[in-house]
Amino acid sequence: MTALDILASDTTGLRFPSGFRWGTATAAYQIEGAATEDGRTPSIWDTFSRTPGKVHNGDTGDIAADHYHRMPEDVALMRRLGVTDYRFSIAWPRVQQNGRGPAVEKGLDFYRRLVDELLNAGIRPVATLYHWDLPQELESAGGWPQRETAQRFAEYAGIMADALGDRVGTWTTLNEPWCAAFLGYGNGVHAPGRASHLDSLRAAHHFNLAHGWAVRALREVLPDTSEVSLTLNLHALRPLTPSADDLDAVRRIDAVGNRIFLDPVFHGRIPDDLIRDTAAITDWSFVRDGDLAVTSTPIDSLGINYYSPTVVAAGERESPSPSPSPWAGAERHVRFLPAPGPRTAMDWPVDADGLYELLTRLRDDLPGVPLLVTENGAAYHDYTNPSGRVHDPERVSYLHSHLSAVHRAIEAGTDVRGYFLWSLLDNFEWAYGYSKRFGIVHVDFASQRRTPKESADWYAQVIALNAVEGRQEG
Ligand code: IFM
Repeated sequence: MTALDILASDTTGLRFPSGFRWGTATAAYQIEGAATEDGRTPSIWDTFSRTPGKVHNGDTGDIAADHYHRMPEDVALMRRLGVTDYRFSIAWPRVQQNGRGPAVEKGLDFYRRLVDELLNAGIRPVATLYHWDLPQELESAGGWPQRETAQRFAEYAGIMADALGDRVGTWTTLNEPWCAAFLGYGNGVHAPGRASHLDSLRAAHHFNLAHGWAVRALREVLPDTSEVSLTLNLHALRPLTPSADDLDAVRRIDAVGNRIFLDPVFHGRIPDDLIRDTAAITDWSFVRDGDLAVTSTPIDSLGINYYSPTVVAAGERESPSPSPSPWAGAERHVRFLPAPGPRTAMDWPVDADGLYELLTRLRDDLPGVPLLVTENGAAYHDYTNPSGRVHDPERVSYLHSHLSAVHRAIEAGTDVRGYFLWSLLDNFEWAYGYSKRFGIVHVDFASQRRTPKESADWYAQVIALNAVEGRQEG
């Protein structure tokens, strides 16, 4: 009996709603390579990764998984998986040189070919406009702490809607603006590597503004049936104890980690407690009249990226720390603690309940907003064994528990419409370079040979049956 037969005959299978979207996700800088081809100009990640000491092993995205040249092969892999949707990002500096002026036709052509290839394979394209690769020239002009960058982003959104709007049905403005604002400008572990709490808060506001302006620019061009969305990496927060002080630590991180985006986007306001917590850093006068009407321009769904929960307690973080705290206004009031249990190769705890908690919180806080899990997955120390297989049972177990959590959230009345596994391919994992493998397809970066891991076969079965086996494998 094959695993597929077992799943098919399993009466305890967790069946997903019909029409549930099963996808994989990637991002341009992490897989494309071709960093200087066809008119692409540098992004902040080109600059950052070429700066000694910033990225593990001096790795860069110059070649990455060479997806720019191997795109048809990668779409064929997805076709074999049976995914219904593919979430990819567009490299802004590939389609608009230095982030200004006319579109670069060769750059657009790459995405046109990708979309054609996907549609021919019966896979719906889901395009993300910003997955962290700001054109370097816009950073040199001040980057996201400057309002002008948000205006440039809206112009770029319009270019992409003109180019692909007739064939791409789902658009995401930003991916994880928390990381881009607070790791990029708050503690500097991501590009562009600046460490200023004021800049991180300004950047967060300008991301919200860029999102709102981009939604408006997209809507001007896209057919009414298009879906416009935003992806946030919301923090699933747990207090160490139920004490008032620890609960206040949760409140602070919720404000500067979650509500800093949720409130402007869904309620047209900046949280009062965030303004109070950050009063020593800024008076928020960079928020202009009318901005919050822009940030709260209605969208059709919210994307959630989830990997692990965050445990916090009252108190100061221990020093010395390897890098400054990204938590503007909270750094002297909150400690972060390791969650118990098994860990992935990122040293992130495996805890699917956090995903359930996040999804059901959003069910309650944002009634009527459909949700998509736009990223979820795990890095492990994978390798091809002598028989050419990649045996990754920990990843299967991780995916199993997290899909079960999604199913549980749906049963509890949460409107989750789809799940995008991070990631299709092993790729450039930002400051970790190529040392962390998140793919369900192994990439041998020397030869660029792709080998689907056992988790890929498992995911294909889940998709085929629209169901996950009811019990956890040992
Ligand atoms: O690889 C990243 C991705 O670019 C954004 N979300 C988290 C993933 C794993 O760290």
